[in-house]
Amino acid sequence: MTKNQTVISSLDDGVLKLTLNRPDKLNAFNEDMHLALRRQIERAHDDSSVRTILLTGAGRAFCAGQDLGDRDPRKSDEKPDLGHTLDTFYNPTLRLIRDLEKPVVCAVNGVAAGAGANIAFACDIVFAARSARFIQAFSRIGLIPDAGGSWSLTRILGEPRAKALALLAEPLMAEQAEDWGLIWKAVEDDALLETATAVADRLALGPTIGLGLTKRLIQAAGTQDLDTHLDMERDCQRAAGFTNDYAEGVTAFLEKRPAVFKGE
Ligand code: T3D
Repeated sequence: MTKNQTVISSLDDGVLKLTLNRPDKLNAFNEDMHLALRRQIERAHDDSSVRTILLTGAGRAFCAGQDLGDRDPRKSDEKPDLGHTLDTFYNPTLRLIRDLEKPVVCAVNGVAAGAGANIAFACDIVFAARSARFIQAFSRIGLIPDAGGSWSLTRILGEPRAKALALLAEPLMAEQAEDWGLIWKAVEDDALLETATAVADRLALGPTIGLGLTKRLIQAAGTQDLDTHLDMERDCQRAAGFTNDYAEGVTAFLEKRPAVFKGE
């Protein structure tokens, strides 16, 4: 296990567990936590021994979004360029999560506000503790939903719900988020980590290349027409068919035994 100031990481049996670790600030993002998280996701891109990420938070929150202490207008006359901070910090992380061709499981252990909520929604399989709530806190401080929020909320929920969540900044409880299809499942608080870990462990034993191609296809489906998509499915299936894991999957089926996938 590697302990640094702001993100705790451990790699076990192919699962890279990342814990946002600024509990006294409800795991709000400062620059150090941004960079630490990004380094770990980049590592997952490069390191074939990482086959799944499990993202969670330390303490009673998942993540409260931007650390507003670092944006205190009383400390400077100059107004911050938030477009620059999105370009520098939030958007690269969002793209890394979406572009990573490995599953990212998220265990939302408590409140997820602002960019914290939208980073969770960018993950592939999201579990949330039943007591957790999601808040598009931006409008409370005069901002717009960032970290992909205005995109993902609208796509998943449609305009009426996306607008109400964003404009009113009211908390959305985990169970409602599940009912609305924003997350995979709300689970009992004390079962959250065990449940999410079991799923991450299972995915880490899966055919990693095929799972990554599946993620790529599903993400592309919302933005391209059927013809283009069928061509993409053909190309991805061709690539999947060339993997050792596919050969192993079919062999295991024919031999009536469980497949042993190596992510190759
Ligand atoms: O700036 C840019 O780069 C642009 C990008 C922006 C992305 C964003 O995410 S903008 C949105 C920023 N986040 C928020 O506006 C959320 C602020 N926090 C809250 O509204 C509430 O804390 C929560 C609803 C998340 C939780 O409420 P509650 O009552 O459970 O906890 P609390 O008492 O408010 O907070 C506990 C402590 O955490 C408290 O510190 P203290 O008093 O014990 O020393 C509080 O100040 C601190 N905390 C919570 N959120 C943040 C924070 N400190 C700094 N930044 C935070 N975002």
